Parts: sequence; structure tokens; C-alpha cells
Amino acid sequence: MWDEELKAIDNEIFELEIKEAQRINEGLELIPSENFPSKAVLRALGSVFNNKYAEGYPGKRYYGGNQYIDIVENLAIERAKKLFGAEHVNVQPYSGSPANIAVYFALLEFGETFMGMNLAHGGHLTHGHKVNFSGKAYRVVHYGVDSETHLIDYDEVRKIALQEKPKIIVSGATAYPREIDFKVFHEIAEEVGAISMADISHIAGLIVAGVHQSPFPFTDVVTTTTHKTLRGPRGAMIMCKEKFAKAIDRAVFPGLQGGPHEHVIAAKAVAFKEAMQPEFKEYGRQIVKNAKALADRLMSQGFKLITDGTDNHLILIDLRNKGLTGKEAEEALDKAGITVNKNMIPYDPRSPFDPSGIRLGTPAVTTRGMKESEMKYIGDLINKAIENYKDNRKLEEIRNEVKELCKDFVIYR
Ligand code: DSN
Repeated sequence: MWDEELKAIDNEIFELEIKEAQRINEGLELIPSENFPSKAVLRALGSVFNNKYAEGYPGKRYYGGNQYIDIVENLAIERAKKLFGAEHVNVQPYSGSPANIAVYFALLEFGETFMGMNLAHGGHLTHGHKVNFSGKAYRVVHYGVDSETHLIDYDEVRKIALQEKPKIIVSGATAYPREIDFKVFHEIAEEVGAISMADISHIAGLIVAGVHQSPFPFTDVVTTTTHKTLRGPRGAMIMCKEKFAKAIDRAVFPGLQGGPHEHVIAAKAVAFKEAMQPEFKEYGRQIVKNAKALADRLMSQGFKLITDGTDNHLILIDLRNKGLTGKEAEEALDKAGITVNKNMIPYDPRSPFDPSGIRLGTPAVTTRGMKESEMKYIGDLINKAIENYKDNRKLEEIRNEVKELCKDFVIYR
């Protein structure tokens, strides 16, 4: 019914949606921060909950007519609490960046110090990069990874923390293929009198599935996006110990945001319900099995993986021994119907616009039902595309092989 309305009013957008669905169905999505939420989640996003202004929080709104919205938001909060074992949850952040900024705004004065992972070593812009609000409004000290092992050196983190006395220590990453020891981060924070904060955006689904250490119950504040391994709508939430609840709620609204996007909050509630099912645990386990299978296949073909493998959903390849740059690889793979993103590798001599690496991940292909045998085949296709990155005819051939593989794993009918 709603399809017909869109078609009649704006066929241009309708046709583009058809094409995007076709692109998704016929290609391999290997960007580790992307996923395919269920139709139930998408349906909640396209619902009448879009319409309501609900500034404030359940039971305490600045607008009338929120009797159902309140129930929706409370459902999302209660489900998130149960899913992660959190004391307090705010489901209103529009996305991951505003969620992180809200935490700093709640718990720091401008100019105070926090510590986070260097973006060039796998952190995030909002972990204090100099071009980001977080790096401009606060004094930031960064930790990175070891120059040899490319692993987080927890002794070094402790040393910097003791020296610099940050008020918050942020753990979490966007391009780190190994498990993060949240417990050690929290212990370091305790030792120096800092607040521990974990940004689990990339690995939230793996935590729910029990295949990655959880930062709960000890970490003071945990932020996450809801659209990555958690497989929900584009958005975020903040979870924290009760003692920080008031400050964080105030920072989100009225501090930073206006009306919460209640259609997204409804979709978050749906995604959390899905994540509570036993199948989701199996999904999370399969993401990791798939990443390991893909990593092994790539290494057997001579690819140099940062840290020589993966513990999670993500693979970071150093392409320097293959004689092409991250940008060239991303473009060639795109032509072959395989979507990845160019990425800095630790201590990268090149620039972020054309770095030495690419970043791959398995959450989206795992959602489609692909398993280890498909990962091995995908590893072979990637190898073939990289070896023939200048040969458009060969890349077109690979694209057809990708299409053939995808026929058995249609995601949006
Ligand atoms: N853009 C996300 C990622 O790709 O990791 C982080 O915000």
C-alpha cells in the first residue's frame, strides 16, 4: 500500500530505492560497520512514530499526546537494560558521534582532559581527533597500538594515564581486529581516578552474543551505535551507572538535542527484541567464525593482515606487499561488486585519502546467511580482483561471479 503512494508521488525516489536494493542483493557488503536490519526494523522506521514531538523523557514531556510514545521509549530502555545488564539507558542519541559528545558534555568541563585511542591507529574521530569537536573542546591525550605487534599496549595506556591524569578514559575502536580488554581499561581508570567509558559501537552485537568481553557491569559509561553488529536502525544509545544518569540525560536533552526521533527509538526497541532471541547469539558467533575463515583464506594468499588475523568481525589488510594502495583496492573491488573501505593502517606512511590499507568485515554477509565456505570463496574473489586491479574486463567477470553467489543469498525481496 505504501509502495504505491511513494511511486505515485515520487517515482524518482521509488526507482532509486529499487536500484539500491538491487545493488545490495547483487553485491557483497564487506564494510564492517554496515549491516542489513530486518524488515521489522525497517517497518518501524517507516511508521507514524516519525511524527511526534516528544522533547523530554517518558512521563515528563514538553508536548501532549505522548501516551504511546512513552510506552515505546520505555520498551526500548527496558530491553536495552536487559540485553546488556545496564543500570541506566538513554536511547535518544541520534547517532554515535552525538552520543559520545553528550558523554563528554555531561562529565567534563570544556578544556578538561580525556584520553582516547588515536584515529590513525583505529580509534574514532569523536575519541578526540583534532578536527573534531571532541578534540577542540577538550584537552586530549591519545594512546595507540604498539609499533611491532599493532596491539594495544595496556602498560603504555597505564603509563600515559598516570602521567596525564585524564578525567575520562575512552576505550573502543573502529579498526582494531582484536578483543579489547575493557576490564583492564576500567582498572587503569580506577587507579588514576578517571571515569571509564567504552564505545562498543562496532562490537555491541558480539558482546550480546557472548563472543567478546563485555564492559558491563564495571564500566562507568558505555556508548554504542545501534546499526552495526547490533543490526538495528541507524542511531545510538548511552548506557551508564545510575550515578551518571542525571548528568547524561540532561546533556542529551536539553543540552544537545531537541525532539527525539521516536520512529528510530521504536526501531531500536524492535532490534533489541530480536537481539534477545537465541538466534542472535548464533548470528554473533557466526560473524566471528566467518571473519576468521576469511582472514585465514586471505593470509594463505599472501595478504598481510594487521595483527595476523582477527578475534572479532573485522579484518585490516596492509596492502603494501601487493603493490597497490587502499584507494586503488577499494575502487577495483567496487568494480567487482565487493564493497570495502580504504583505511589507514597503524603507522601508515600514506594519507587518509589514499592510505595503505583496506578494512573488511563480516556482519552484513553473515546476516545474508553466508558461512565459512562462502568466506573462502570470497577470499579467492578478493585475491583475484586485487591481482587484476587494472583489468576492467577481469573485474567485470568477477562481478558476475559475485552476482551468481548472491543469487542464493537474497536479502531484500
Ligand atoms: N563510520 C563508522 C565506521 O565505519 O567505523 C564509525 O563511526
